[in-house]
Amino acid sequence: MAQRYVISGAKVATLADDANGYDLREGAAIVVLGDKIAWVGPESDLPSEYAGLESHDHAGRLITPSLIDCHTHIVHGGNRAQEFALRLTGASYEEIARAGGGIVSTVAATRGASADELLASALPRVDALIAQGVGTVEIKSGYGLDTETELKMLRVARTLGQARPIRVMTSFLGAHAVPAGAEADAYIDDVCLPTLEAAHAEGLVDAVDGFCEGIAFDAAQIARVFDRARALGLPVKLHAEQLSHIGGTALAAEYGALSADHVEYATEADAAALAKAGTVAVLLPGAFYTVHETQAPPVQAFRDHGVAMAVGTDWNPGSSPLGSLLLAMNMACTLFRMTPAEALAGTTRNAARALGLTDSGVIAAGMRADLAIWDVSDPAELSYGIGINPLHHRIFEGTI
Ligand code: DI6
Ligand code: FE
Repeated sequence: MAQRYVISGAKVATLADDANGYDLREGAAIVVLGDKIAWVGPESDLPSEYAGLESHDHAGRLITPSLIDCHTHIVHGGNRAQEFALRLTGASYEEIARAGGGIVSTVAATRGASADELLASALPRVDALIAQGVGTVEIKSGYGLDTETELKMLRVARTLGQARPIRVMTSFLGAHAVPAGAEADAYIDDVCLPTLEAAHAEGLVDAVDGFCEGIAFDAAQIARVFDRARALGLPVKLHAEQLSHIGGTALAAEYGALSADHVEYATEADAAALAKAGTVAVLLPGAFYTVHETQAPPVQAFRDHGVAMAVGTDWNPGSSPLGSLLLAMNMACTLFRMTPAEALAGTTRNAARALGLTDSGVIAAGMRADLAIWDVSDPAELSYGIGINPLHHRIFEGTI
């Protein structure tokens, strides 16, 4: 039987109004029918047709949309604790990558792991996110760089969404690094594009991503991947301007990408281009922190131009072993000077946009009943705490 109930007494941050921060409503009620939100409004205005429904009183708590982690690499083999130690002695992320460490070392570990092993190592990561109120997680491939392993990663990502109460959105990241011994253009033509076709044919791809960087692929190479995505009718997104400025953000805007991610080195002109294209800037403070980056993304330019900003963990074994989206929100505030309201919009409304989702990220009638109920009185507390998890419980597709 489909669930039907009213949540009452709570403070609700709907995030539904772009111009109005949290859109915080005191003494609000939410009606859940099945897997959807049927009604939101002041308790005193509850329509009589819902008056007899079972009611859950949450006086003193805060309700937000479930959080959305719109950028992760949580399916991977091995770890890179040794690289962490190396960086502390002065080696940079780029130097380690050029010396054969970095992404390609995780590629070896991921190729060597079975699908069952990848699933077993990814499940606790998903569970950690769920425990923090996450209802949707994006997961990228990109540690295979051959057809077999890229497909293996994407199948594991899909399996995670069946094994746990969380929605998984996949991104094909075949253009993540040039495999050892290969040449970039030949890799794109001979491996990346055919693998994208195969993954799409199997229904494994929700979006197509790339790494546009000096240590990875240039804009012309990424454009060839985006052209194929377009031909297949798939949306695109891009790791752009993370370590240097080489034109990824402009390319993302030109292709109408869902998001441009990292964007530390993006310029004012890039911000204008993102705004015009409606592309979300996804900020990833975990990577900024881990690789000892010093250039923060141009948050004020994004504000000035009206670029929507999202926040993700970038959870990966190298540049961001960050397993907490709440901590990412805290870091976005302290390291990038986002406001707590921007950080929460960045893990709800704008994170949904970065994934092309129109059915979640805000609390409104008709949206999925994906909600997080918190033991906090002020929504800023979600960003303010460091390593604190105030989740009371989560509702996923209407199920408590
Ligand atoms: N940028 C990142 O932050 C991750 N991928 C990317 O293109 C890092 C991946 C890694 O270091 O393993
Ligand atoms: Fe990433």
